[in-house]
Amino acid sequence: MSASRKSKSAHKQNRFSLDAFLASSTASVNAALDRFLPAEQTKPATIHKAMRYSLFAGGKRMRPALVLAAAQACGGKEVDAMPLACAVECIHTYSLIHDDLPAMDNDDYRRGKLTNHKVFGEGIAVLAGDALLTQAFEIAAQAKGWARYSHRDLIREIAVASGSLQLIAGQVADLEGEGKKTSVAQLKYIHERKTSALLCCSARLGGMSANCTEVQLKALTDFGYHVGLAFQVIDDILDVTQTSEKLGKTAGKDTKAQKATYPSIVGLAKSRRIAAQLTEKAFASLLPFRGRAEALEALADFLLKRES
Ligand code: GRG
Repeated sequence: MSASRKSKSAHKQNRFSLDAFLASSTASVNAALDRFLPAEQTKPATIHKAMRYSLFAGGKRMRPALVLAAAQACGGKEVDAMPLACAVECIHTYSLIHDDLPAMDNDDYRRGKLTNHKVFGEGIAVLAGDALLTQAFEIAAQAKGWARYSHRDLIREIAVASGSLQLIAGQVADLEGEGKKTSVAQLKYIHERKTSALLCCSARLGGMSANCTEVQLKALTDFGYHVGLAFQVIDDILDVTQTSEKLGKTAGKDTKAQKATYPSIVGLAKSRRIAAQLTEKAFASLLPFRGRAEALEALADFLLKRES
């Protein structure tokens, strides 16, 4: 039986509800972010308003959900994973604010609302991104270290995933590739860094917050890598198949900016097959958990089928 078929029957038997898991993880993450961030009125109020504006604009909270689901799969506690879950969401939101700036992707809408610079101006939007990136490390510093994973390991994990060899490398390659002929290998290089790195880091951090074994960490790394790549292939597909209303951001932007995407290079049908194959590989990575990674399985399935 394939890993995905096995996972579907496991869902049926255990009646795992992803809706309930996401409702609960989103509520806890939102409450924790609210506690971790300076209040809106804290001086200088403009920057704290701007940080909170984008952070609480209605993102799907998929990266924190991955942290919490991975922690759960390894028998960890939500309270130990929460600072790391909030830290990755702050990094993700910073990257979206900066990506939307006129100097980068130049977008007016994000998460169904006007982008940060459209509301607060470009200067404050740059600073709100910077402040969220910095805030992420302040929050992560509140996580506890473990026998297998020191405090330093946790901080380094986040720094590497968001640094110039990963997230920023992907964004640089994306910017430099605009309007140029791009190979599938180059596109994979971009997707691995721009998208997969932070999703993979999220899964790993969840495991680390539960003092997971080496075998579990390897499984989470493989899972996060494949789910991360599938996430971006789906994102590319949604850009050409969905409306701006549904996406909460401007649809069709990749085509307009002559960006290389999976649909533009290999076509829609093959892109869908690639996303499904990557998700199969993600399911297969979870075999060492022997059915105890229900939330991760359900998340991978949900991400493959998402429409926004
Ligand atoms: C500026 C350093 C820097 C990096 C920017 C985030 C990013 C890299 C670019 C934005 C465009 C893009 C396609 C990024 C890939 C990651 C991605 C698909 C982000 C959107 O993530 P979702 O769908 O967003 O989880 P929400 O709003 O739901 O959190």
